[in-house]
Amino acid sequence: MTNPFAGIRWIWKNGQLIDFEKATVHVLSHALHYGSGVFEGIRCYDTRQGSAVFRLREHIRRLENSAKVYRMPIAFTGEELIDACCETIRANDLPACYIRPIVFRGFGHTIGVNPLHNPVDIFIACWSWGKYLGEEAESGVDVCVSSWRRIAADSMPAVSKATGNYLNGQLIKIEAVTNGYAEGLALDARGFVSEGSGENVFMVQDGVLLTPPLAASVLQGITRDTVIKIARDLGIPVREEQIPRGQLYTCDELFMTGTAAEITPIRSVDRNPVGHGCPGEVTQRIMAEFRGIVSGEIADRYGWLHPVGAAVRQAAAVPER
Ligand code: PPE
Repeated sequence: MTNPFAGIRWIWKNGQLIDFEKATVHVLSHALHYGSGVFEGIRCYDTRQGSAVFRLREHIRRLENSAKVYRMPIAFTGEELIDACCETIRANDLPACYIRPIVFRGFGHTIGVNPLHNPVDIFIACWSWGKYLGEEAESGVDVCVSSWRRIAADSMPAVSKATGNYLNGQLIKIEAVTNGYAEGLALDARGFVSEGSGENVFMVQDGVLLTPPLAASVLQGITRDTVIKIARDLGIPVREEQIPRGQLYTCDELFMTGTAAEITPIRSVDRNPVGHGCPGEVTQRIMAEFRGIVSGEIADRYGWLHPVGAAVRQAAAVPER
């Protein structure tokens, strides 16, 4: 496995760029013991018009909302965090990358479940991240239905992208990969289709695009929203509705969406081929439109691309080590 962090020199911590090696936390940090962190995953694309971050504002807004649920005050405004993401990308000289802001309860000379007395730290890292679900992902991946259910909406809110939620995600992923699948699709606590360990899911049935509603314990995915908007613009009817498991085996097309996974077609579920076992027509149309927008080849009519700015660093602006 290649090291995604090779060549990364800077990480942003509480308002300052620091050396990659120094971006460490204390073993008694609250988040390590109790999962008290919230984070984002954002992609920066090398577009024809220069490096640009995809839907940066929406990701920062979701980060703020995730933190709000757990009453973690963030000491920076949304605008400051937007600038900080761009600054981190520029400092590391990455034309295209994945950005990971993380806000968590740190070390505060106190221990115990109650997080309210622990300080809130925020770091922003970035690195190059290729195909999330394998190099062949664009031609379709094999998934299973997980034996693990997604967390019930009244146990942990899926609307908050919290680190602790990913223990459930890890069970789904471990089961899937150890059984030879690229990903697992989990059902919600009521038995309806929910999402993958790190992706939302869509299906095409008789020309209609269907995706589980937010009430099905899904993360309010930004790629999910992107796909819904693109599909509507292409004249494809879209419905958010509860999907019973059986429909996974009979639908015409199936794909997953996520910042890391982008749009990944699914070619089989529990070894049953989806459609003809290769990406279907609707999936391909949406993928082409998405690819066009993030590469800058199709006009950014939604205002989704946030320019990173020139990667020029003057002597005075060289970050402190
Ligand atoms: N559901 C879950 C559970 C999830 O983690 C993600 C993103 C999505 C849906 C899609 O959301 P969005 O990225 O806004 O379209 N998963 C992130 C983390 C992946 C990881 O392994 O880390 C991501 O894709 O960045």
